[in-house]
Amino acid sequence: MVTPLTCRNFIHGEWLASSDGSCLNSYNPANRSEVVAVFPRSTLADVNRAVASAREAYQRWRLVPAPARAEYIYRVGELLGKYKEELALLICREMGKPLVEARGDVQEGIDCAFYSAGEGRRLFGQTTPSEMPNKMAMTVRTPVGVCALITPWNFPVAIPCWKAMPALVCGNTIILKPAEDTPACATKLIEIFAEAGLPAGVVNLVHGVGEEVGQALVEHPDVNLVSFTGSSQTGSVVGEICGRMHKRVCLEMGGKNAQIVMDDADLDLAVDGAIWGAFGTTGQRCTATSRLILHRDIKSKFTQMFQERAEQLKLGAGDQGDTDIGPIINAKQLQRVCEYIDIARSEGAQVLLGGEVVQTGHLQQGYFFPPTILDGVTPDMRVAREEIFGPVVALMEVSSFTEAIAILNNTNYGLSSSIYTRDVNLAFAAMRDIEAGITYINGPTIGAEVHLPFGGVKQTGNGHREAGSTSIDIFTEWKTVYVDFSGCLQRAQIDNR
Ligand code: UN1
Repeated sequence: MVTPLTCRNFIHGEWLASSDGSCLNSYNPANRSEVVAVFPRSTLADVNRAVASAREAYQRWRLVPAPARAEYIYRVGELLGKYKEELALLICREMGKPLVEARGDVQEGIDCAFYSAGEGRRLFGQTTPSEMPNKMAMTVRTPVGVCALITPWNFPVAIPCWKAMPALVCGNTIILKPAEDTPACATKLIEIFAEAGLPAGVVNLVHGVGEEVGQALVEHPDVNLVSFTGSSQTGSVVGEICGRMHKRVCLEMGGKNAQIVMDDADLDLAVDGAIWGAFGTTGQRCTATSRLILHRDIKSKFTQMFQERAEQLKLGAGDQGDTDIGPIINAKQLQRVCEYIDIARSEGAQVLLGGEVVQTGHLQQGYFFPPTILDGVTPDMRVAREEIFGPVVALMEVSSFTEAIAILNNTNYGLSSSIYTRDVNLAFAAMRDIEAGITYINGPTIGAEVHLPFGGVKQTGNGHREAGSTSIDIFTEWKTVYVDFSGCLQRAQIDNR
């Protein structure tokens, strides 16, 4: 039995227990009796301390030149490379994903470091003529202030990096509140930020329960910006509070992503994409494929090929070399997946594969659920509309491209999407007509790269795009500056008429 790690909060450059000493545990989802870490159940006093620390540090950090701020982030990127394997193994244990995917999670953080750090030498604004003589006009980006970053467990390194790195390069200070399921991953990540030498108070970490610490951060009057990734339900609460308090808020929430397979598609390729999109990360990605919209002429062939491949996927702990599918994160999520299978059955869908919790051998020690294929799903069913966040995919039959697009769009979400076709005209029509933040042509719905905008339309988000050049739009305010060097009062709209 491995000794549990002890995690602490990181406030003003110091590693601290919660103010009242209370703690929570995180567990290995592949082996529920193994405690991975003991971490602080932080209090309002801890939140206040972290916000005060970030507020104080902000006054200095905002004045550090952006290229110098970026140097720290380059260093974080290098250190993430150095600790990549250690972090990946920790992700396997605490979050459960297979080692290759855990390495990808860290790699996404590294990519984000180098990409965001590059922004330190850009952060471009505009210059433009004034309508008056001897006067110029320009725009500059200024930081927003203290940012609370509330992050999920499914990408315990990549997502905090997407948020923290551009926020810091832009001159903000941050408080990370990581998911309760993955505190050790967050702690190791913040240790790396600390090792990179960021000044005290610029990066803070407060562990704890969402309804306690998360909510206190969102409601804190000295927090200027909240960036949240998680469930739509929690996102609504965050959005409501921020709306009331006039705070900047960036929400990245659910998805009900679909892959269309047309009758002219390369079926082997489409099956490869569907297996990875639906069952990669045990379906626990907000970009996961949860609907396969299949042209009726290829449906039975595709389904047979897809089912045969899905049957071969091997369940196991993330750190076992041959694992394709790791566990579900916790008992509550497992329960939710089971409930959706009951709902699917009661709505008349057929379970072609999977559908029952795995209770055999050593797998019964963890939260394992097999790849599950639901057939005969129609657009009105709940399993066609609601996010499940597990290894469950719904098959839906269509007769035309137009019908496929209509069904793909028939959801409240709009994160990722995909179409497999060899017809260039259909591919371009799909790029135009699909309602989603991300569309893949002949590729699965998962696998976004950090230098491109990430986010969705409709109830997936609130209009922001993380990653890419758009991430700096989240973390900066525009300031418009007029410089009048005429030496006299010039009245716009009046004196030049
Ligand atoms: C998420 O599931 O919240 O595009 C993020 C992807 C990954 C990121 C997923 N690069 O699937």
